[in-house]
Amino acid sequence: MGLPDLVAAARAGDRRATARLLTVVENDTAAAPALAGLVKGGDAQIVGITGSPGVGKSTLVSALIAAWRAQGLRVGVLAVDPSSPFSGGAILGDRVRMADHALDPGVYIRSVATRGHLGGLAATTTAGVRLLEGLGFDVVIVETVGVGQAEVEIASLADTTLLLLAPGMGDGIQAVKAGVVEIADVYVVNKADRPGADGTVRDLRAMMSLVRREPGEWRQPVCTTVASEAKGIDDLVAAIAKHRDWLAEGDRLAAKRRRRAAAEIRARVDAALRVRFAVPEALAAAVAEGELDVASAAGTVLRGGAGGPEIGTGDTG
Ligand SMILES: Nc1nc2c(ncn2[C@@H]2O[C@H](COP(=O)(O)OP(=O)(O)OP(=O)(O)O)[C@@H](O)[C@H]2O)c(=O)[nH]1
Ligand SMILES: [Mg+2]
Repeated sequence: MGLPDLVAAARAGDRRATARLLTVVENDTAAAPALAGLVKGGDAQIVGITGSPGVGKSTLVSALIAAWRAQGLRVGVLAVDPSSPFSGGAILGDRVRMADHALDPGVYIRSVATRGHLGGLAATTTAGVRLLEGLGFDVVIVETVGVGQAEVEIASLADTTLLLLAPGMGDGIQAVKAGVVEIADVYVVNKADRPGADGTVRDLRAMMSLVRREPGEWRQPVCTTVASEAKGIDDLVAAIAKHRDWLAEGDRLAAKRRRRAAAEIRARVDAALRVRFAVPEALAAAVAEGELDVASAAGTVLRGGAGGPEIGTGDTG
């Protein structure tokens, strides 16, 4: 099947076709630019869901999918696997929990392994989001474990970011420290069936009352859910819709998307520069042994004059 046929099939709900197109995008194959030309535009709400491991992200995603499907919306999900040694079980768990929707052609779910792609985690996932949006999905969910900078970046790619917390995990305080709170548009205290949920909600509200806001600025609501029993989902769906309406006023959404596009371009440029101006091992050795200063070595790299095998930086950024 050629690209146009695959695109048509994917638009009609053929998940195998969608999977093949995502592979083209993720692997950045030679067909990727042609595909980008075929699949443009779209009007999806992009919802980021982040939070500590085990807080209930996938369970909540499954409940949200059901709610949006009931509204007749098509839902795509990218569950980002940071390719850590800890994630194997989580991915399997995601598959199991989201299996409720395995037979629904209006739902597409994919785990994205992002290590080693051009432009890194953010670029790969954004490209996937862009594809799903172009294929006509109404909601695209990105689930990421909320640890580390890369995940914060991903969350910033969403139109609306949900930060999930659970009682008794000390999550509220951790979130403040990590600066995750600033990127969230909606707080969700999940596992509200557990003791301490009220306290977590109170802590969050108290914390937010300290933030000074301009008139008209978004005030993050705090929703409570029991994802495993699909409780509180309607209120959460309403809060997400409200944020979308707020974004739609004036230039907010367009501005957000411009920032996202700029970040996406930036990531690809950075990745390309890393390849083009790789640091040769011999040059690093010369600096380490005091034969050459760092600035001169950098100059050599920028002039492209060093040659020799590249040294790993330990950062695929
Ligand atoms: N009691 C209770 N358990 C829940 C609730 N939501 C999810 N769980 C359970 O919490 C566990 C973790 O849920 P997941 O949805 O896999 O959590 P996650 O945040 O996606 O986990 P990772 O992807 O590994 O970071 C599972 O055993 C769920 O059944 C809830 O509201 N109440
Ligand atoms: Mg999960």
